[in-house]
Amino acid sequence: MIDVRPEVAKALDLGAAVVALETTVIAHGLPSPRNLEAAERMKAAVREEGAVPAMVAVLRGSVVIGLSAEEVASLAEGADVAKATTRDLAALTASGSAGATTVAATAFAAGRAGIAVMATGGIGGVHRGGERSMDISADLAEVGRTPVAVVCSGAKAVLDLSLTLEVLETLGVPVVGYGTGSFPAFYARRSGLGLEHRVDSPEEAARLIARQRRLGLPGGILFCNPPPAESALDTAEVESLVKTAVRASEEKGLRGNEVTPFLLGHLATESAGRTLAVNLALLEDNARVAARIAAAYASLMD
Ligand code: PSU
Ligand code: MN
Repeated sequence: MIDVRPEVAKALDLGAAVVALETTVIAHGLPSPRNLEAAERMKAAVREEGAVPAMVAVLRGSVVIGLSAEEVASLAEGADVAKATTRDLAALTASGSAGATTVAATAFAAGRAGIAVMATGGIGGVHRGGERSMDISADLAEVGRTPVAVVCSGAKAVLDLSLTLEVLETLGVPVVGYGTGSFPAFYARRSGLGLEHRVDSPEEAARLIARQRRLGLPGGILFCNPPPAESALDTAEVESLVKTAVRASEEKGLRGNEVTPFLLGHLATESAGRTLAVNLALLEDNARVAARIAAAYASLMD
């Protein structure tokens, strides 16, 4: 039921570097046609670093690892594509429906296939007001129990970043700055929240993954790579954009899974497209960093 496609299977057999890539951001997180552009930029960045990209999705009864270009394009068109997190995998494979995998479901699949590293834009986390609504992404629990390192630019900007860090601590997930001592704020390089740990090279990151394994710790690691400086917004601007967007969604009375797409659309409009440009740039950069870490980890295991 986990269908590892030949190019990925061969790389894994040889102990070569592979990077798993989530697809919810492609099917549900970005508008068309920028979503397909994002997928292509991520795959190309992984290849440029000598690693094999493995996009993950649920298709025709299997969890597929290593989608073809046509399959990625069909997810990007996205008409009948569910958002698949861990709890959805059994039902979607049973019904044969298509699903784009979140960080949680992608990490789960990668862990089963023996892929050590994955990339995303921002991980899910605790929503603003999450202490009451209990809207906490399954991404956090999954990374707490699945041995896959996730390269991200922190958590989605619309979340409560401080509560997200608290829950990650509870779940035993190391949150490690990649060339930074600050938790990034997705569109901005710094959130103002400090991190306990940092690494400054792919080799250092790879050694941390190896050590986590040798200690017998069950879960993954979050490597937080700030968005590229050329396109990043500043921290105060992001906070004010998000506050305005949240207020607009409350005024509309939006709830549940309508909220995030509305907020992201609002941010893109209000910033004249700059949030979208940062989103694409950081997805590509995180894929590149993930490939470098996967390559360093593969050499370490040689
Ligand atoms: N960050 C973004 N856009 C996205 C996501 C994250 O900027 O679309 C996706 C990722 O796939 C992540 C998921 O795993 O949202 C988390 O969703 P939820 O909060 O519903 O668990
Ligand atoms: Mn949620």
